Amino acid sequence: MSQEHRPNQKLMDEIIAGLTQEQPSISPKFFYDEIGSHLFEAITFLEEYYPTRTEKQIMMQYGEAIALTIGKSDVLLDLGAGNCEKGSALFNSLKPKEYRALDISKEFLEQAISGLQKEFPQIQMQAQTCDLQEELAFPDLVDRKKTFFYPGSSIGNFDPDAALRLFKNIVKVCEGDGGLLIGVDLVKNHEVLSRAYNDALGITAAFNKNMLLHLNRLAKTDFNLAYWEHYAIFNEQLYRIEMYLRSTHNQVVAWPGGEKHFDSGDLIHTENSYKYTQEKFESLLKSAGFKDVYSWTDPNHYFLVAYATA
Ligand code: AVJ
Repeated sequence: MSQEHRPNQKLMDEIIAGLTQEQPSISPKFFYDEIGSHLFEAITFLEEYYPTRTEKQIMMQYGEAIALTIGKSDVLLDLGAGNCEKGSALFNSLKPKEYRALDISKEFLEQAISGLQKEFPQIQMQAQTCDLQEELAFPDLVDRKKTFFYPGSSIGNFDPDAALRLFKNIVKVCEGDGGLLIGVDLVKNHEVLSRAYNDALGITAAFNKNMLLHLNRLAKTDFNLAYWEHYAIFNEQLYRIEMYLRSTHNQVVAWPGGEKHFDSGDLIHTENSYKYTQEKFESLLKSAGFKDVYSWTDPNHYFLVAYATA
């Protein structure tokens, strides 16, 4: 549940700093308030949004092969675990001794874990808050074989250099054992890509605009949703979907201690979602220091699941 009646100065400062830039931009982490998390879940059911279901198909079809490739692991570390649904789907095949669920906020995790713990009493479970923009360290897991799991093409929100930094960090933490199981969205027909972020029902538009309601609560801004529209486009040079909120009027947005004028057509950048070719993604993993990379994909080559050994 929201804790947003308690103002958080750090988040406020981050939001206002983003808004007052020459090119206004807000981190996609601000999509995920309670409504936003549900809207994202609704997105995953849309016909146009293929990544979630395609990843699931790959995991189902190649689950055994994937588990054999990974082998025994002591600890399963689930990055951005959320409701722990994807991570716990690996319990029967990977048989980890320990499950570490990581996400920005702990409250969602603890709920999910207490349910799972009853179903899998033999697995030791722990929730841990973690911001993937910062250095990862697991001093209590030294000398244990670690399997990191980062599904859903969440890596797409990172610029390639930030993705490389995260991968290097994971290699280091793995200490020459274990590895990373990761899902990533592949470059494909631009119409297919564009439709996935411009669904006919307007759920992605609602997901994007809902960020403004979240900002209004977090930073006491007075965004009027009637004056903003969803805009998503594939950047063919940078291989990424870019999402923006576009001002439909000349308007002023105010907050305690400041304001900003937006012309009609002005943009606030809300998300990048990078797409990779299989070759580029595998070479990114290798340049981070992973040794071997094994990959599985669907018949359309829409999505890739890769396991990289540390
Ligand atoms: C959760 C980052 C993988 O980039 O496809 C879905 C978020 N944004 N529709 C993605 C998202 C708009 C999603 N990720």
